[in-house]
Amino acid sequence: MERTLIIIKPDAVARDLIGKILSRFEEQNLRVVASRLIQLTRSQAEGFYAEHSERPFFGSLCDFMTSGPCMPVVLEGDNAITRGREIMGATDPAEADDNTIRKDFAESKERNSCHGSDSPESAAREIPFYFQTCDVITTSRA
Ligand code: IDP
Ligand code: MG
Repeated sequence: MERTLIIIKPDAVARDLIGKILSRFEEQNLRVVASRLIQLTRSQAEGFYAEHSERPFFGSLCDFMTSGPCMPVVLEGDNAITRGREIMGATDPAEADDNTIRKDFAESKERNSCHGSDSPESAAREIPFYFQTCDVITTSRA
């Protein structure tokens, strides 16, 4: 079992796509073990995306990520990080495979509906960015 941090981004929350996006993961046996709906502050967005602080799109990305509520979610399942990225598709929806979240829902390369951890190291940093240990379900579902 592995855990990954997903964020349903503000463009998708604004279009009421939370259920449709979570279904894509649930259908592939990635289960929700934590979630919350929050509107990021500027400093939270800048901290979360700090690795991109020198990129030309950083300011615009932080504007977008603070523009409305988003939904961080912890998903659990076999190979959750890699499989989560596959279900999301490529960063740019124009390059994403058919039947991926970004192909089907993203508005642009920036407003691309979903974030997903890209490595075990990223997941280990990103999950506690949004969730305390006690917020994440550890009991198995019947
Ligand atoms: P990822 O989300 O697929 O891992 P990253 O390269 O980590 O992609 O970029 C983080 C986020 O920054 C992307 O999901 C997207 O919202 C935004 N982004 C990345 N590259 C560009 C770009 O070239 N133009 C505008 N926004 C971008
Ligand atoms: Mg990334």
